[in-house]
Amino acid sequence: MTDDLYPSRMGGREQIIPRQDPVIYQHGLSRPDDSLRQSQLEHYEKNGYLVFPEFMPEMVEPLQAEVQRLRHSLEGREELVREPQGTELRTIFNPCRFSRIVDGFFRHPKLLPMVQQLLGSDVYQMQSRVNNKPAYTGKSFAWHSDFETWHVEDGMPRMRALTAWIMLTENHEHNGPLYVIPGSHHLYISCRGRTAADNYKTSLRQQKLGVPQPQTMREVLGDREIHAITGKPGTLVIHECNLLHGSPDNISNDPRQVMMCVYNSVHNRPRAPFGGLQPRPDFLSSRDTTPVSLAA
Ligand code: 6CS
Ligand code: FE
Repeated sequence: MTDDLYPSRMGGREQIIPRQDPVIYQHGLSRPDDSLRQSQLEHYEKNGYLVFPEFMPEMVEPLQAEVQRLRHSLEGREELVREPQGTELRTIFNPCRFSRIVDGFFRHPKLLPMVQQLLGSDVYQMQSRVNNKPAYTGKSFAWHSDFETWHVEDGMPRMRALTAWIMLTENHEHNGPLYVIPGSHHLYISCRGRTAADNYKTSLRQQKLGVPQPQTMREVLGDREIHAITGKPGTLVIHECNLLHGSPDNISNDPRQVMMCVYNSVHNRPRAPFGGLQPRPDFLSSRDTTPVSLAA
């Protein structure tokens, strides 16, 4: 495809190419951009993520109860993904669709305006999920940029999306917290390999494509460091779609559970996937770009 700004998995060698898109988008004049302070905007631009301790601790119990309900009510469906070598629950997809409480949280007036401010427009919800990392058996997520997968497998053209997620248990040093590489969202790693049809059926349990090679990671980490995002239940994190991240196994006694929602700008509608295959199913990546509105 000639107008692919971010080619990846085209069968060539791995390459680091510069980002071609802004990190923060400007709104039209009609809208006051006042949810996030200047210092927060600068942190996001520079590092690619923001952490809000004690964002909504009162939502932790109700959201956890919904996770318990959904893990039973969705039994046997594709929305539930198991650990790579086991039967423990790894991910529940699309909780927004199956729970009014989850839906309300991800459209909350404390949250949605920040997302709209960063993306400079109305947004739609592309993916929502619960990542569950059980004590002892919860497995790692390899280094990746979400955007790389969304571009190749879902047809997201530009970097104008982000993920907001809330910690439902404490995320600490030992229970497999998210590792990020601050500043890595300014680079794009064009990866090796080619995507097979239905890659998602295995990649959601263990991602192999779109995972940079050790030599590339050595270059990326040359003058950057790894930061582990920890916090109490109720902490909110926003991370930019191209930030390199991953997380280690959970060999501790404490489960780690987070709930996330991916927002994409309505000006960044998905096209045919850049990897040339059919788009992934809707429960993983919605193509309905209807803007979300504030919850009442
Ligand atoms: O598949 C997705 O949309 C997301 N999940 C994983 C494990 N990697 C890529 C992307 O973050
Ligand atoms: Fe990710």
